[in-house]
Amino acid sequence: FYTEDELAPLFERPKVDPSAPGEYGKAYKVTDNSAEVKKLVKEGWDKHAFNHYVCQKISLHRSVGDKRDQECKVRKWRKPLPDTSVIIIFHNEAWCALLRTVHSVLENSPKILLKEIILVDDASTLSNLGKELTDYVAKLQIVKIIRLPSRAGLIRARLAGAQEAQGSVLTFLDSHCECAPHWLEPMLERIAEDNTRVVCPVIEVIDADTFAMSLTTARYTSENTGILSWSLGFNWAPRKINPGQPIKNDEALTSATMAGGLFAMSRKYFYHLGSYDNDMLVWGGENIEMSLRIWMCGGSLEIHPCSHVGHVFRKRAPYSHPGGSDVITHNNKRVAEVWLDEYKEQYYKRVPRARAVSYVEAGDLTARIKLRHDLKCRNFQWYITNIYPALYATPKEDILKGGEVLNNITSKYCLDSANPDGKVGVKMTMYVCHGMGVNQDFDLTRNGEIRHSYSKELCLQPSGNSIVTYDCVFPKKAVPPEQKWLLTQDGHIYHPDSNLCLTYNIHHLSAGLLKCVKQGTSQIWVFGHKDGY
Ligand code: LR7
Ligand code: MN
Repeated sequence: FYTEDELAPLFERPKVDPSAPGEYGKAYKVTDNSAEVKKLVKEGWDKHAFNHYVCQKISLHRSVGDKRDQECKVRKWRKPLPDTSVIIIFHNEAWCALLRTVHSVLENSPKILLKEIILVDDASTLSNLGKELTDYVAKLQIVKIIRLPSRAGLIRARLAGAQEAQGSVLTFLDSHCECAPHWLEPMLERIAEDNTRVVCPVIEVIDADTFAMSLTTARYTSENTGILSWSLGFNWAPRKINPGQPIKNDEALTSATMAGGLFAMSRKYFYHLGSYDNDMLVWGGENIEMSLRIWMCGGSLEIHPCSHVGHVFRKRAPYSHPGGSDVITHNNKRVAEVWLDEYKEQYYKRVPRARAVSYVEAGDLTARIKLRHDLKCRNFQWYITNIYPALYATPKEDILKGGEVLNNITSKYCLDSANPDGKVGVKMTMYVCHGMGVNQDFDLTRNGEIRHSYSKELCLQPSGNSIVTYDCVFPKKAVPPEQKWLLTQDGHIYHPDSNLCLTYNIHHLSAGLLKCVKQGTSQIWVFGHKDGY
């Protein structure tokens, strides 16, 4: 086992006053109400989509504390561990966020395990990220910068970084992260034992407003696992622990998907497995593509509860998306075409704009299809059955009706759920039918559920006067009565449990349950109006 001394970092964290802004991951709240500061705060938000004023107030060397479980703290790490290149890609990242990421890696990674840090500048235009950055990192000994001549997008930027890397493990980070003590050792140990394991840290939330990094938000801790939906969105879901199953707080747990930005992977295995799809652009889809590829082609994906890294979660991207939202659809369509087999229809039904070739093209897929063939990967049915059964394979045979749910009274309005985060308890509204699926795509399944998914599969059930999203329980358990619906011959959506019918409330642009009445009313619906099966 390594001794604590052997695992000393290259740089020691400079002594910082414990009461300094943000120390130990504390929140920093702006108290200065002057017009001048207000203006700075606003400008910072506009430019970076986080509180840049606060980001700058906090030391580049702050400690985020050590809130690991006791089991992790007493763990010893078996010799020898492989060394790693940490690859950080960025496009117009704020200096304070980027350099805090770099320093937190340097100050929390064992010198003997950290081969180098590779910064990949994806054609940033901010003036201080040029020569000033080059000069700054030159002093940090093992930090290199690769400059991309034109905007390549995060997928190609990571590929460029990987190409230069010399460590035997590649560890990727976003450019606004902070590593907790001993974040590397657990991931490297798993890979040392088996290089087909791809390991993610527990991703902690760094608050975009206060830069607080706490372990109190259960959502992103090891209690959660990565999932996917039929629209190929990523999300988190509570991990289901079987009753009686002992929970070991220092043991890696598998995950069906990864968030994408933070993970460690053997360099050799990264290339063996086909690195990334070089034809994916700007942002999105690559994390699901890699997750499916890892599982279907013989590897495994894990989250290690002893490894903690913070990430600043933003509500919007601060940078331009060359190609607009079609870029994500382009990337996801490549995932669907290469990896989903017959289930790709599920994706197209959710996102109809991806189906029409004239809207978004997937581009040439030959190389990726060949890769899947050469690696003798298993099929998507295997992935659903073995890795993520909760996705519940809803192929055509299981769906009675699917698509838009149009109300007959004006023939203009459809059932709608704006719920990109896949939350439960979100009320159904009515909105002008737009034919774009997603918010307006619903499935009536053979066993009576009305399913809806954005980043998570959800089921509709009544709550008070509203209809809300709720977790589906089928196929794990039988469909509960409150989640059962019946489409009648004349177009009523009947809820047997309450003996009421789905009704469009024109005044509130919402949908709820009311006593069923015969006809000519706001209770007649066309289920699967557009782009259904
Ligand atoms: O064109 C670009 N070029 C870049 O170099 C666009 C982005 N980037 C850089 C950017 O500076 C950042 O360092 O790429 C990195 C990721 O971009 P973000 O931070 O805007 O993305 P995100 O955190 O919103 O997105 C998550 O999903 C992405 C899908 O493509 C990537 O996989 C991100 O790495 C990923 N982030 C995480 O997994 C952190 C945890 C988030 C969650 C859940
Ligand atoms: Mn990010």
